[in-house]
Amino acid sequence: MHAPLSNFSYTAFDPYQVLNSMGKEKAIELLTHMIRIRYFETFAETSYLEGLVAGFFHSYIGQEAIQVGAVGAVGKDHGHWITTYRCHALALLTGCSPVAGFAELLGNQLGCAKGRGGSMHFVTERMPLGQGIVGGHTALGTGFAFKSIYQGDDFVTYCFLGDGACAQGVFYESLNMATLWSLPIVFVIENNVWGMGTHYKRALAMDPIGPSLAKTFGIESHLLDGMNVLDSYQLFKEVHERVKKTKRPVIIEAKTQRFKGHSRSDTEYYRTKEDLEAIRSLDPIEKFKTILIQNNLASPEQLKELDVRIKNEVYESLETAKKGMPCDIGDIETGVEGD
Ligand SMILES: Cc1ncc(C[n+]2csc(CCOP(=O)(O)OP(=O)(O)O)c2C)c(N)n1
Ligand SMILES: [Mg+2]
Repeated sequence: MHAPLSNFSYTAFDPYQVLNSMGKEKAIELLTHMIRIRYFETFAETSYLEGLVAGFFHSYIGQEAIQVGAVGAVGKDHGHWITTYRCHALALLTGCSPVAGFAELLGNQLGCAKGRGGSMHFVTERMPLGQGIVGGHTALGTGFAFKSIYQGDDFVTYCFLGDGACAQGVFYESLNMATLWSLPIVFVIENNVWGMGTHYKRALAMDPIGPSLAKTFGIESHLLDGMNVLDSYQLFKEVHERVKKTKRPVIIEAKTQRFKGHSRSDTEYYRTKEDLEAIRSLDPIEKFKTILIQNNLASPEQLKELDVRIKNEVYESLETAKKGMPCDIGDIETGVEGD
């Protein structure tokens, strides 16, 4: 069983206190985002299986609590948001509508990248393109954080990367530069246990990854239960305020699980049916719904209603996206700027 490990010391919070300070509206907003991402990925995968989506397809299902907590706490307009090819959720959270997301997958002009990027290259004003080179984008994130210092803005850069990316030299160089130059960046390692079919313990000489690296560079780090949206929200809120003042990098390692294969073409021979069942029992959405009910913030009926409403909205978005015109080859240079 590869569930999040319990023998590490997580940065955790009292759920009652977190809910109390965020209020009911914010709590429902976080749940709404998680459910929207879940249905987006679900319908997108169906479209992929129907042959409507070209290229690769990497689902974020299972990991929702991390980016929903982060963007929910920080606010999309207070950060630069950098991530990998597993980029649909962060795009939806930073300004891409479900219609523009589906259209991008379908390769049509309504897409967030005008249908020219596809699944791995969603883009928003706050998120400069999903990145396909494992680890390479940590240098890009470092550049964005440097820009904040150079231009004197108040942004913090959030750079999400996988456990697999932590074995890449460029991440070490990025950490070194970010620490040396005191850059306002939070590296968020989404440790979903696997880099394709390779267990992180077979690829990395350190565990926990984030705290070990942080010790080397003398910077702050946290282990986060990435299946708990309240912990995620509160941690990002506190870290954001600190980094704005200190301008020092921070590493957050979020222990999580992807419920789906690495990509749609993954045969998943490395996980058993029992592993998957155990992983699904950690569902961050179900966990959060239970907490909301226990704290009298919503009834089961209200949550069911919310679920159905979002499901219908997302389905309608897919239908709207399907009506878009195919990507136009004559449009290939639009939006590409240079001197
Ligand atoms: C530099 C580089 N090497 C190898 C690959 C092939 N590749 C694509 S995804 C992946 C695994 C990455 O795993 P991880 O960083 O844990 O992210 P996850 O897919 O789990 O989110 C690999 C090796 C690549 N895209 N780039
Ligand atoms: Mg991984």
